[in-house]
Amino acid sequence: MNASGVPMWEKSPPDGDQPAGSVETSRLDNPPRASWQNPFCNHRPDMQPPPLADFPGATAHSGEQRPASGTENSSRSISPPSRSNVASLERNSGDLPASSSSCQKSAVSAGSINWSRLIARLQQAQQIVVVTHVRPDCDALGSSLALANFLERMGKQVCLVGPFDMPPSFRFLDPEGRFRRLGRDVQPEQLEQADLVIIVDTSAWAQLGDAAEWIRSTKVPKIVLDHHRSSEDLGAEEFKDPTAEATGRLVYELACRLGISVDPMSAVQLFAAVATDTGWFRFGSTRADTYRLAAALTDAGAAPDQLYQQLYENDSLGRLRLTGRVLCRAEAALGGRLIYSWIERSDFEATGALPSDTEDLVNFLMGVAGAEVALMFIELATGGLKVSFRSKAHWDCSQLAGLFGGGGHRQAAGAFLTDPLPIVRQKVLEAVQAAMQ
Ligand SMILES: [Mn+2]
Repeated sequence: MNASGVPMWEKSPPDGDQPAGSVETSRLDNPPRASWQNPFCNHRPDMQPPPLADFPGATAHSGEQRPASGTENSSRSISPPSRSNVASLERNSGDLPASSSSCQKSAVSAGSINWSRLIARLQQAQQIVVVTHVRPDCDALGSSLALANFLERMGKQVCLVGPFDMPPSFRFLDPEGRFRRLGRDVQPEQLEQADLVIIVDTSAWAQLGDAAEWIRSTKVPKIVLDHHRSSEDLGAEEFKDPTAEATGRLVYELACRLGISVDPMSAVQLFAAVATDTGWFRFGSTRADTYRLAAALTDAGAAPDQLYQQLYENDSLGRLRLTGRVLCRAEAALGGRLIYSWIERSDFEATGALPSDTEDLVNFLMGVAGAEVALMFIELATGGLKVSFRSKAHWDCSQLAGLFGGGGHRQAAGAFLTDPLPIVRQKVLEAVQAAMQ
């Protein structure tokens, strides 16, 4: 129950943002209200959403189309479908709907997900737990939040569980404060009432933090929605597409296949997901489709300029000083093909930086000419070390991180180790240099 005694799933459906002509509009935007009265997942009572116009990164208009001149109505500007099999279309069958407001077929790419199976799993469920990974990034948060919104518009009750405290810099993505921490905001036994768990943007036990124990022991069926190459058996049915540049793409494509229009807030969340997982459209995972997806999300209400400012021009002085330390410490090996640096626990107090301020610092190291692999060793406040791997040549970071029980993508991966910094640094440097000889 929240402060007004209203269960979380009784909150108003999203404002109508559907254009006329969307067949499923009334059903999707007016989900049947649950008659069931037990609390499934409590809504945090002390957070009020700001008005939409105040959301950084969202354009103020409430419809799908940007009113700006020169921008065509998105429902009329759909390019011919790039897939050959979109001719026979059936709503909710996993195929793309014939027309779907903010869904742009040209932005959707053929992947490896069995969409009709995924949609069937979602349709069978009524109460759904959505959980994502520790040290959440914009893809984890944006994908989970947009997915929760779309599920609610299908008439589902959703509980968002995060094994983390929301980093302050990402709170704008979750203005309603929807993420619950298991054991504090919501109890495991409350979640046992769910009939589906969706694990978003990870396939690794270590990434599930303090939610792992419940996920290991629960009787609730589980599915994974993810794009990471490496994967562990989470006891879940996997819906994975390693060719997707972000889980955000998969959530967008799901909405398209469900005939759900993307509202402006979801567009912001998904744009943030895709833009950050591609290093703002720089990484090798970026392809022509990525820009089409970004365009579709921009049409749906995301404002890239505001989002960029919010994400990359919003640093604290502490982060700036921490960056300075990291850059000063940088060392080269293998004649400059390998660059590395590190963060010590004492750096946080000395600079005033927060643990979340270490995000992406490893990418600076890749700016050195001739660098093929970059490593960052980060002493965690909670004990242990995180090692971040980046590459821009043919080296596979997920394989390098895999040597130490970690994983991720070809160009970006990570691992957690428990030995002291000097030992981990030597061990990892030796192994990576041996692999790069
Ligand atoms: Mn991701």
